[in-house]
Amino acid sequence: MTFEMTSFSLEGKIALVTGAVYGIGFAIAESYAKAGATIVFNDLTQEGVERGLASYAEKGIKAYGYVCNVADEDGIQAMVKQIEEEVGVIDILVNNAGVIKRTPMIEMPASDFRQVIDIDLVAPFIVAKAVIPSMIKKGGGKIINICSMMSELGRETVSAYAAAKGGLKMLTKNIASEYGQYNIQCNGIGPGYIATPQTAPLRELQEDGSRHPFDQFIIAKTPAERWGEAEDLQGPAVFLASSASDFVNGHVLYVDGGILAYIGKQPE
Ligand code: NAP
Ligand code: GCO
Repeated sequence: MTFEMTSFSLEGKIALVTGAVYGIGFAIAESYAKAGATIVFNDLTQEGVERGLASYAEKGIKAYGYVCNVADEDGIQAMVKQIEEEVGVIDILVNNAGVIKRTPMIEMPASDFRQVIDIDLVAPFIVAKAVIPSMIKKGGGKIINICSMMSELGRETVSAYAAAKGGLKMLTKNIASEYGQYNIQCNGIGPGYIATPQTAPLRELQEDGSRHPFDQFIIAKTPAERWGEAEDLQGPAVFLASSASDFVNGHVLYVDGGILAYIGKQPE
């Protein structure tokens, strides 16, 4: 297909972004709306959905919100059916909803490990499984899984999260392999360290007003010498949701300011 700038347009598309009341999901959904898509999102609670609808309305976006736990397969199947009846067939799925527990592995109850795996890995499987049949009938679709630096690297206290995000990278490749024949492209976005509520504990100022040691660590590990903003993910997310990426499949696009390429700032 000959490239035109309209190749980045999402006009006429319906995008489901899970867990998109705020943070990375909200930023991605906002960029999709700017590109012309109709926005659908979910949250665990009605209060969260209302908060999200208000936030989208403040941006001039008429979004559709649904209460659903992404780890609840029956609930997701029912929600997708309801979306198809009320809004239309989902063209773009962003598996964004996620949690993290930061606990040394030998102190982490298996139940906590399983909960992180359920939400960060099993849920993207559940939601993709729910939307793919209609994508096939419609002639194609886009699935974008929000991976992580921990899809490639480990660090202390995040064993469950790294296992989930590593698995999510391989689930991304497998969906691409199994459904590419139906014109479905499944790719990942691997954000670096992004300033959202999820990483707020890692950026808290110390009692003496100094930056959190982890904050300083990330600055030293990032060539861009800054934390990412959720808005840094918007362009890559639009690219992967648009026809401009129709021959990109099974790829994880790291949007990390260069962390994965960099050994870290050398001593002065
Ligand atoms: P966040 O600020 O913690 O937001 C996570 C969102 O997911 C919240 O809206 C939350 O809803 C929702 N959620 C959690 N569990 C859910 C469930 N079971 N069902 C439905 N919604 C659920 O996270 P974020 O920083 O925006 O991160 C979004 C995604 O990017 C996550 O997958 C995260 O792992 C990934 N990521 C983040 C970073 C980063 O540095 N921030 C980097 C790489 C990857 P509630 O508010 O109702 O709990
Ligand atoms: C952590 C952070 C990271 C980021 C992100 C990095 O505790 O190390 O929360 O996991 O959220 O996943 O890409």
